[in-house]
Amino acid sequence: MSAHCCDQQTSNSVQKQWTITEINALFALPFNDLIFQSHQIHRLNFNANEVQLSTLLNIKTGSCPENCSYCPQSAHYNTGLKKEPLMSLESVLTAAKRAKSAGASRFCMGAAWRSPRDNDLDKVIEMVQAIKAEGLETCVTLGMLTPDQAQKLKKAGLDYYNHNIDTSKKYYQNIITTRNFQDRIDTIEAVREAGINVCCGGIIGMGEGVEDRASMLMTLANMKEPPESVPINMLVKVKGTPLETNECVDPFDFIRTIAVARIVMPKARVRLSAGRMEMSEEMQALCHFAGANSIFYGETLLVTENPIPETDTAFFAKLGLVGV
Ligand code: SAM
Ligand code: DTB
Ligand code: SF4
Repeated sequence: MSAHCCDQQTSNSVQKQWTITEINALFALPFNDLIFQSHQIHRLNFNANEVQLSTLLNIKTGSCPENCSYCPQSAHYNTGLKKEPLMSLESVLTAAKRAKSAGASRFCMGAAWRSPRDNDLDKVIEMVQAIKAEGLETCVTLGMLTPDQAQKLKKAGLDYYNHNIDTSKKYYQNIITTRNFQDRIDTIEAVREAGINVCCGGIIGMGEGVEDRASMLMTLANMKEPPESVPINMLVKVKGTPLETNECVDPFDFIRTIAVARIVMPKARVRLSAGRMEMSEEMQALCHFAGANSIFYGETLLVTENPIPETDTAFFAKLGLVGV
């Protein structure tokens, strides 16, 4: 196969490089044409009735020095959150065992850090090892990492590292000023370089335009290796954060974003992430039809509410979806 000028040669395949014009054109398609296309791509790459289940646990809560405008855990805003130090290995393991018996296949631990200190990382490494020994996949999201820290996590057996780009490069400074877009990319590259699977996505509903959503997905899809896991969050509007009074996202615009993510990253697990408390069953069903094939499963996300497992189980039964 000959490589087109916009294509990037990888070791054994030619990965398409998407242009912003192409991605904008996908967003502009009539809704039915877009989700028909994304559903076909979904079926070519996955069993369309299987949804991967990841359970979250916040292992260190609040007083984060970063000023992410959406985040209840930032020390810059008064959200009434009680801060908590790093949890003990024992209580994390209890939560992981509970997640496994409820049906989760992946356990994701989040910490409200700008970046982990080396002695904290050692404690997280013990958690990763213990959770893996229970037969669960592991994911952590700890903020920025050095290449050396990423290597240590890989050595511990970590399966995924979550680090979101959140929005477009252009819109980033409207949301966070304590770090920049390139800082995020640097950590993602360190994670990739270490051989850990990348979990990277963003948030819809922060006041960004369609062109920012297109640009965010282009950045993800055009990575040397696109992320294996792509969480698409709908903003949870938390009281006390600068985004608490933001306008709600139109459900069809959210579903369109899922569909475009599926088209431009056909092999990724696209996760219908935060915001499901505000979504109807019909909206979630359309997200799954459009190509979402993973959810956060369990009654809490990091600090805010998520549907209880019984609700998701009943919903899956109605649609014949199977949690994996
Ligand atoms: N401190 C680490 C970091 O920023 O990478 C890890 C935790 S952080 C809370 C993980 C991700 O959760 C953020 O990048 C953001 O995409 C998502 N998130 C946080 N607050 C949210 C909210 N209110 N609504 C939707 N997504 C949110
Ligand atoms: C991701 O993309 N979404 C999750 C996870 N990665 C860490 C977090 C959502 C947080 C929603 C608000 C909260 O509960 O703090
Ligand atoms: Fe801190 Fe992460 Fe929240 Fe930003 S999103 S304030 S880095 S916990």
